[in-house]
Amino acid sequence: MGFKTGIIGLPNVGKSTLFNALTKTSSAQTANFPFCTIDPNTGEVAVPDQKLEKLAKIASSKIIIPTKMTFVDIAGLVKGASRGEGLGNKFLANIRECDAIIHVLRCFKDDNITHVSGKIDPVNDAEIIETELLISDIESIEKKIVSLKKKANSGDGIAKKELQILERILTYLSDGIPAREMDLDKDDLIIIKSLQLLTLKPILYVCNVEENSASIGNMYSSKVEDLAKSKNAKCLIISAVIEEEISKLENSSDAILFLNDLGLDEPGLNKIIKVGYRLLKLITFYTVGPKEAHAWTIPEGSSAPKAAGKIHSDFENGFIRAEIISYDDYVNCGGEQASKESGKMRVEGKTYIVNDSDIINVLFNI
Ligand SMILES: Nc1nc2c(ncn2[C@@H]2O[C@H](COP(=O)(O)OP(=O)(O)OP(=O)(O)O)[C@@H](O)[C@H]2O)c(=O)[nH]1
Ligand SMILES: [Mg+2]
Repeated sequence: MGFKTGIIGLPNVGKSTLFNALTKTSSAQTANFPFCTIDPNTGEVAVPDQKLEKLAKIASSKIIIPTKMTFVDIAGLVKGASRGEGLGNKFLANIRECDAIIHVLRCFKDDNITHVSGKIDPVNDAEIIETELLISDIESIEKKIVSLKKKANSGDGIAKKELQILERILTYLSDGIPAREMDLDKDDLIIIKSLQLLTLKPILYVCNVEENSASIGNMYSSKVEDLAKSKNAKCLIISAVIEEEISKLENSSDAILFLNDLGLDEPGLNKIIKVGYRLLKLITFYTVGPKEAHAWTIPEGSSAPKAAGKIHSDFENGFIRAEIISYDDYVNCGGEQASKESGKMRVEGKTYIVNDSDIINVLFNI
């Protein structure tokens, strides 16, 4: 299972510039005209992980395999996209396939770079995009309601219950409330799962500011921060052009000097990846040995057999038990053997829920 984060926003706001920086490639074409991107660009990014580096050092692992996230650079959306304006609703389908959304907002002033609405107003821009996502969700629900009504009218009790839930969600959406801001319970979520609602996807606002505002932001980004706070969403400030320049530097000490000059302590990209990871409610577990130190991604709340299945499907089917060492114990004791001798290695069964940063050794039977 790959976890995908879609990069969305109005045309010409710096989405592809950010994508190239994230993926350390120039695979996405960037240019100063709207709708430069048509087909989505997809790239995998290693999740920066200092814990993995430390574990590899302790175990003298020959290779280090970080866990990865996929980013998708999607075509710019405009007002009316849900009705086919601009590049139309095909691009809403690209978003539907993603697990989370990074919404890039133009917060830089540059008269040479075209803005589709002619003025810099990131809060208004955010509203334009979110309205399109809402309209698309309303359409999905309305379609579903039509088919459910037929079933409900013929006496189908389950369809009646589903109909009630969908009609309630539709009222909220029509009032402009995104599904992620609704108080949905487990049953509601099960019923709407197949609709893959766009406004249910977790969202991160990224303010693309000019170079000298990269560390503290500017008056535009502070408005976006207020917006994010009101929606209980996350917000980050970056300068996509700086990030692109940093990603091209071969030498990491050059990159650190460059960052320090700008008053930054780490690339904004690392922050985006880390927040994206949290947004998706993912955790990492490790398998560590002299051959390799390997980070694996699983959803929060996964059981030990599910985690084992991530390594190999046979491990899930033939799961017997798992030997678990917490990250702190592994580091404090100085490795697997020492942890075992100090009684810090636990043996856990099928019902064990994996904790973030657990070091796992799966015992299985094929
Ligand atoms: N001055 C300035 N220009 C930027 C910044 N970020 C991106 N640009 C420029 O803005 C233009 C558009 O950038 P892209 O990354 O292609 O924008 P996009 O959002 O992918 O655009 P579409 O694919 O057309 O939707 C390019 O000329 C970039 O160099 C920035 O932070 N400052
Ligand atoms: Mg683009």
